[in-house]
Amino acid sequence: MDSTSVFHCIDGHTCGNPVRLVVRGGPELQGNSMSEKRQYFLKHYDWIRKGLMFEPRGHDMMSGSILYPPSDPANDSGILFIETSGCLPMCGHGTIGTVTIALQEGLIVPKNPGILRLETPAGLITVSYEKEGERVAWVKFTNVNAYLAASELQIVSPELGELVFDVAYGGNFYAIFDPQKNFSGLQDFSAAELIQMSGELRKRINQKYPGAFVHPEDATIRDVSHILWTGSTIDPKATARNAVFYGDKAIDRSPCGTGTSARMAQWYAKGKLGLGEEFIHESIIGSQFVGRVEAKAKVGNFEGIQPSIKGWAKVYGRNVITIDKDDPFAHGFQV
Ligand code: PYC
Repeated sequence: MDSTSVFHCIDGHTCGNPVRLVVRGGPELQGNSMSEKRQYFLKHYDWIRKGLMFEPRGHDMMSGSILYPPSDPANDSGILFIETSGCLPMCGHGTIGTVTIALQEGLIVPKNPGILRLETPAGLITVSYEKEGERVAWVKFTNVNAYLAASELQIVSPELGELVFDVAYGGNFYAIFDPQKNFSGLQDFSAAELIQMSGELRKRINQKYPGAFVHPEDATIRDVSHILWTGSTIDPKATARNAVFYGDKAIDRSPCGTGTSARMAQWYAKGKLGLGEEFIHESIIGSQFVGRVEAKAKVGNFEGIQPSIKGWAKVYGRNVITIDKDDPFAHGFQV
């Protein structure tokens, strides 16, 4: 770390959840894929994530990304996701925000107009988008394959008592809590209450089911990282609503791209959603993504789906952020 490190960032949000794209100042990373580069970043440069995501330069929900040259020249770019929770293998709202910023600012020039091929740590995704003048109106990405990993598991919540949940993968592993005897639905809880319950539940799930959730094709992607609560919708046209807990104190303000993918895989496996069908997912603040089951897909031995997610993002600021070595909070803090 230099005495002062400077990061040029462009800030935006996807359906309400922040995306801070680091356009200058990101480190060079070793590795032949974004998965390897992610491991290298976590080992050598995690202080950058902490400094830019946590207070005082960020906040509990802060989330961002850094672009890298693709490993395969046929692709347009690599993306590293940086969040308060770590470096996620995949982030849906992060992808929509990053693509919007990158296209509006000319940071990525598509090899094929209207289409992007992006390398993420979880795998290759393809993106389509529409521009209105200089602005990007919407972004749709076809995500990595998603699947239902386990169904009808049980855990005890200190606040709610015995709960039943499913685990599905959509780029991260999600424990999904649907309304049931001891949980009436997310609409009956405040965000603070959901946060309070989620951290302990995630800890208990990973303790009770050690090594149970490991991606069949990349063992670095493992364990439940997110808790997805479901409940009744605000908009009668929405298919479903969710509140996703990530990091230690965050509830996603967007409908969560990887969470929506995981939930579509859960619904598909349970016969509630068919091939080609749309899934309008609403967030805790009422913003929406449109998901779709694009194709059937196999992940190891699991029968899953290839999901797509469509949403929008807005750019709201430019930020030159410095991290001074002698700042006691160079690496941020959480309260
Ligand atoms: O959109 O995939 C997502 C996401 C993960 C955590 C926060 N947002």
